[in-house]
Amino acid sequence: MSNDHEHHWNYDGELTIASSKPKLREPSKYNVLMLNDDYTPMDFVIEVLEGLFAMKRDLATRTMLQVHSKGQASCGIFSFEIAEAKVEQANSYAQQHGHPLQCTMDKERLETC
Ligand code: TYC
Repeated sequence: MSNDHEHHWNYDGELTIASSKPKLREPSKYNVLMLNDDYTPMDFVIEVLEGLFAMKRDLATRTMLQVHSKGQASCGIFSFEIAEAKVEQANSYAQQHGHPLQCTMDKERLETC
């Protein structure tokens, strides 16, 4: 049976075929957030934003300063799998270098259709 039609038997015993809404949805997107802490050096944060989130030096610096002053900032919006991989790579890279820097992911709630 095809995906975009619903089949019904009506009261005369005849088969009717009605179109229905497609049931496929766009995959959700996830925001990767970087969190502030008191110990990670600013240069290290900029390096992560450049290396893992492909930011130019100027944007990486402004994003780092936003995290520093506001507590967190977005590093980008990705599919679930990519967001998960970015968070894991950022957190393990920071840990390997002995810094408490943490990223986390948050489901995007903006587009609700
Ligand atoms: N607050 C840190 C400091 O003063 C810098 C910092 C910025 C740490 C951004 C984490 O995500 C971060 N050295």
